[in-house]
Amino acid sequence: RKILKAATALITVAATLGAAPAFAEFNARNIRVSNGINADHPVGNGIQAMQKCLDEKSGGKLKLTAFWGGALGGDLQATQALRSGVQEAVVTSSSPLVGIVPALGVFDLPFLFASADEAYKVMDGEFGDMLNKKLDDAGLVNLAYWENGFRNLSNSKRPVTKWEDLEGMKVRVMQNNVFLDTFKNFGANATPMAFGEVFSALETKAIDAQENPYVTIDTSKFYEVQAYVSETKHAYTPFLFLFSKAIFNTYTADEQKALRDCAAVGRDVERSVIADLNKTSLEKIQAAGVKFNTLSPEEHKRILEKSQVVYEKHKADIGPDVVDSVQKILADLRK
Ligand code: TK8
Repeated sequence: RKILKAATALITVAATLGAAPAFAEFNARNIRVSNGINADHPVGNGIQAMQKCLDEKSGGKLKLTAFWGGALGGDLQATQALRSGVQEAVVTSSSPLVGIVPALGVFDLPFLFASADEAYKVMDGEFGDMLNKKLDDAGLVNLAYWENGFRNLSNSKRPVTKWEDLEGMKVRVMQNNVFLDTFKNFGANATPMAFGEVFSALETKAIDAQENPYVTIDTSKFYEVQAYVSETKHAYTPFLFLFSKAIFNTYTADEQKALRDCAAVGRDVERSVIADLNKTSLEKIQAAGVKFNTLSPEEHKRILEKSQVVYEKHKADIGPDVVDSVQKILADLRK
């Protein structure tokens, strides 16, 4: 009987080993990731780093296939495809998603963050987790906060050195009421538009201006159809690396963990590439003949004060607790 017991134990061990080689918890998955920006945007570097990490963890089972330039539809359209479980993932700005999760509007508040470092601390901490919970309730798993970045204004009319220079300027804004009101408040003729339409609208002069980080003005070639770039840094907006909750729930725990861990690896790479490329992109934009200016510290103070009405107007929609909470975190960070 002893021999039988020992043999059974051995068989159990062998079976366990046989059933659990290193990558048994991973199935072959093709994960479509859609992007509005182009492949040479630093999100491309982030996705490469994420793929390398996934290859190591899954033995090559988890594969990302990236689509660029809005090939699978714009931010909002792709996000809805995730919610209905027909597409796996999207890297999207948070701003067009406020109709789904109003609290995300907190990131659109003008001049909220003073540095990328502040933004990282807020997004990668409990505040970011709180918003992730709201996204989850809406059928969206945010794997990590990637970077879109500080937004600057480009236009075909004149240098913007004070907010009055925006008077009457036809500025494309994202489909987002905080941005709409921020620019209306400066006297601009603000026009909400999906990202995919911006280049041709600038080219045909249907609009005069748009606002995005330098790396986007560079990689989406807006500098080819704009004459002025003004460093306004009026908002820092994140990218969300969203996964369809309906699809995510069918994945094994190991697959889910690998996706979360590797999205964080990709995020770090993406952020550091942006930090380097920001400068290079601006140089490239200027080399193409675009005139560049910054705002004076006095004007920065004026424009910031001018923008406070937008906070008052949108606090109730975003959620007073959400706005108070981020302001408290920022006040503590600035102590
Ligand atoms: C890319 C967009 C874009 C955003 C915008 O899909 O719409 O201006 O900043 O980069 O998310």
